[in-house]
Amino acid sequence: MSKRDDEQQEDKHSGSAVGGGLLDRRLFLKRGLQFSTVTALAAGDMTAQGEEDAAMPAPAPQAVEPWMRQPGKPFSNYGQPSKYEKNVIRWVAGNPDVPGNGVSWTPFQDLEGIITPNGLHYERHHNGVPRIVPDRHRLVIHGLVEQPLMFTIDQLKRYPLESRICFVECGGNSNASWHKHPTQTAVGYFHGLVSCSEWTGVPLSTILQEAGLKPQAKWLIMHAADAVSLSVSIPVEKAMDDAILALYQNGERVRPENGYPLRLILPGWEGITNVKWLRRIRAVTEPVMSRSETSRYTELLPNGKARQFSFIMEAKSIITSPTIGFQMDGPGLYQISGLAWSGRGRINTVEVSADGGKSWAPAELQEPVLPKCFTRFRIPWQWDGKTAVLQSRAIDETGYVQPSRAAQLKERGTNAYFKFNAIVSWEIASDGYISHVYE
Ligand SMILES: Nc1nc2c(c(=O)[nH]1)N[C@H]1C(S)=C(S)[C@@H](COP(=O)(O)O)O[C@H]1N2
Ligand SMILES: [Mo]
Repeated sequence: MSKRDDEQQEDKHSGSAVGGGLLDRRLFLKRGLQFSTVTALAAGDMTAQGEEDAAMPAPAPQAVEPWMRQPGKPFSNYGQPSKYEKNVIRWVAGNPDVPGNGVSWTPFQDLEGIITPNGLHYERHHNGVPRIVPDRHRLVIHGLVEQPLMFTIDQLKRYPLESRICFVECGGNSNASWHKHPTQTAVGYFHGLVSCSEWTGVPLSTILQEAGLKPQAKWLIMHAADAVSLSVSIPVEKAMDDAILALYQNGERVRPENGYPLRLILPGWEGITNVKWLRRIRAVTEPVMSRSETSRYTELLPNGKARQFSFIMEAKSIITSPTIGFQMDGPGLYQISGLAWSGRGRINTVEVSADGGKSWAPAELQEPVLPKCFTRFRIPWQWDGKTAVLQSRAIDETGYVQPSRAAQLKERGTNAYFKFNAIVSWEIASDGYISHVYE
C-alpha cells in the first residue's frame, strides 16, 4: 500500500466510532482514552509528595507493604519468572504411545510484544529431545560440493554471525480449526505452534560458498541427530538467500528443545524445514522424498492430489486479547491486541472487526514491523455490552489478504490438516462470556 492510500484510509477511519464500537487506532497515541479499570484518585489522597516516611505516609489507598521494610532477596545465577506467573506455561500435548512424539504450545493468552521467551517457545519433536554433548557434535557438508567440510561448534562460532528476528510456525498449527465444531481452548493452546525469536548464527550461504557447490547441486538434504533421523530437502536458492545455522536464540545458546547445539532457520518457511540438531548437509540434484515431505507436511486437496513443497507460511493473524478465558468487566473501553505474521515479508495492514466481518477498522501496528516476523497490533474498542464477534485480518506487503474460513474451506476441502491460516472469530456474549465461533 502506498503512503497516499494509507493516508486516505486513515482519513476514512479518523473521527469517532467505526463499526461495532471499534475506535480510531490513533486514540492510543493521543492518549485521549481512559480505561475503565483505572482508579481515579481524589485530590485529597495525593498529599504525600516525596519519599515515604512516618512523617509523610503514602497516599491513603496505597499501603506500605512488608517488602518495603526489609532487604530483598539476593542475586541468582539464572533468573526465573515471578512465582505469581507460574501458570504461564507451555501446554504439553504428548502422544501416550510414543512419548517423544507430540507438541507443546506457546501461551499467547498470557504474552505480549513480539518475542517469545525461550522457555515458552513451542516444541514439536518427532522422537524427543536428543541428549547431545556439544563437544562431540559435528556438522558435515558433502555430496555435490568441491570440498567436503566438517565443523565443530566452536569452529562455527568463529564465523561472522548474523541474526534473523523471525517466526517459526508448524504446518500443523491451528489445525483444530479444520474441525466441524469450534474448539473452546485458550488461544495459545490451539494457535500456539508458532513462536518468534532472534536467531543468531552463521549464514548458510557462507558455508556453502566455502564448500563450493557444484552447478548440478539444486537441493540440500538436511539430516538431523535425533533418533527419528529426520531429514528434509531444501532448495539451494533458499539456502543462499536468508538461511541461518543458528547457534543462539534470543541471545543465549539455542535451547535443547529447539535444536541445541545447531539448528537450521529458514525465515518464513514451514516449521518442518527448520531442522533441529542439524548434523549433515548433502548437496544433491533432486529432493530425497523423505517421510516429512511426502506422507507428512503435504496438503491433501479436495481432488485427492497432495500439494508438496509449499514451503512458505502465508499471512495470518490472531487476536490474543480479549479471547477465551479473558474476564470482561462489563460495557466500556477495551484494548484489542493480537499478532500478525507472513512468511512472504512484512505485514502491511491488520484490520479488526467487532461485528463479525461486516465492517473493518485498521489497527495500530506496533514498531518494529519486521519481515517474516511477528507484528503486534492494537486497537481500542468501546464495548456496548451487546453480543459482538471480534475478528482480525492480515494483509502482507505482497497484497495477500488473510482469507475467511469459508474461503479457505472452499479451496482446501475437508481433507485438509496442515496450514490453516484463515480468519479466527471470538464471540463476546452479552454476559461477557467469550467463545470461539465459526463465522
Ligand atoms: N531434527 C528435528 N527437526 C525438527 C523436528 C524434529 O522432530 N526433529 N520437528 C520439526 C517440526 S514439525 C517443527 S514444527 C519444528 C519445531 O521447532 P521447535 O520445536 O523449535 O518449535 O522443528 C522441525 N524440525
Ligand atoms: Mo511442524
